[in-house]
Amino acid sequence: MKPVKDANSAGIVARDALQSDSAAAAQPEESSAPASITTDVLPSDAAIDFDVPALPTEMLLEMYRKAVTIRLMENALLAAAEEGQIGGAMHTAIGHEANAIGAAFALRKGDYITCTYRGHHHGLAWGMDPGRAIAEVMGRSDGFAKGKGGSMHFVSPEHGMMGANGIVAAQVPHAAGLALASHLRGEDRVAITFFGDGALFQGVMHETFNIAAKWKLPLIFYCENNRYSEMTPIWRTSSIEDIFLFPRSYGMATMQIDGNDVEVVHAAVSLAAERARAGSGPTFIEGITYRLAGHMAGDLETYRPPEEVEKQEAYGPLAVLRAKLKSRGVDEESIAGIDEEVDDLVDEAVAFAEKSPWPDAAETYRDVFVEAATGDA
Ligand SMILES: Cc1ncc(C[n+]2csc(CCOP(=O)(O)OP(=O)(O)O)c2C)c(N)n1
Ligand SMILES: [Mg+2]
Repeated sequence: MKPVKDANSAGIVARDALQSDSAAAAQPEESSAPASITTDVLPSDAAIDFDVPALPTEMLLEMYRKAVTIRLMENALLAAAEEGQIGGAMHTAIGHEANAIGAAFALRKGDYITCTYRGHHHGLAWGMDPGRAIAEVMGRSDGFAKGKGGSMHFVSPEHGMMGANGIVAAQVPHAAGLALASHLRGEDRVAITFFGDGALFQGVMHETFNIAAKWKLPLIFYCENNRYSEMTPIWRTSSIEDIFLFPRSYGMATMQIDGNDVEVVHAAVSLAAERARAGSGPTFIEGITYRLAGHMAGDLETYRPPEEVEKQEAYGPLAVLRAKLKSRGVDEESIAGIDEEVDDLVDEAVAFAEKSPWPDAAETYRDVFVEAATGDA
């Protein structure tokens, strides 16, 4: 068994680096962060033990390609937003990539996912095509919801993507419903739901924790703890820093992990899925991560110093993955080759989206209600 503290070392160092910076950026009267968030190690009982096996280099390469695709797509979308090509709010997942990729590679076709408005990385990790994903964000007819969902409402049932959601925590009970359906039908499908650290303070989170634990639903709760809710650092909002302690009080198995390391995420989600399929009920995973771009396009980021972001970049998913690949003997040139290929692919995806027609006005009321046979006709 690999000690959890070791498995988490990168994330924890990153968290400590953040701690000092965000406290320094605060107003004078609020500058003393609670002692609980200055810890440099996890509490000894922070997580259930789990192994972190080394994944095959081929898989790491595939994961890296996916991570770069997500990163470059997000950068392209930020540029498009600046040009005024995107209506409504758009939240990118720059820095969150490993949470999505590690989880998607650990789950099976047929499993379900729901997530927040910060969900582009999940869509791509679950197999959505970048061209159609960008078209969706731009409101074009080739988008997965014909441009009617936009950035905040990614949906593609054929990929198991059952809906991103603009309402903080609303996607969580939806995943519980999917897990319940799987259970009632006697299927072995698992549902995973992603949410932020800020979602923990919504009542529906706790209602769902309780019923999921009580009914032993095949559900994985995954908190992408980027330590900010919009512009507010976690130490100003949460009574405790260790988010995993909340679901623990509902009798749930919990893990606190380095969410920037695909191998750690893969191992944790594999274990949670195994437990769910075996009828052992839900698992809560707290993935420590960091948002390397603004909360949303146009965020001026006046609430955190640029040095904090620079420091966190060194622990970011791409840096961690590149270091892993190098330690497996993959040379710089091969890595740069992937970067270039993906760059071309994303350029093509943007061009595809820009050429995609606007939806026809007749689409407005289509797909709003399900046509159900009433038997009255
Ligand atoms: C019910 C509800 N309240 C408030 C908001 C406004 N809001 C949008 S994002 C956000 C912060 C959520 O933070 P977190 O859950 O940590 O997710 P992150 O954005 O950091 O990924 C808030 C309060 C909302 N969308 N829904
Ligand atoms: Mg957050």
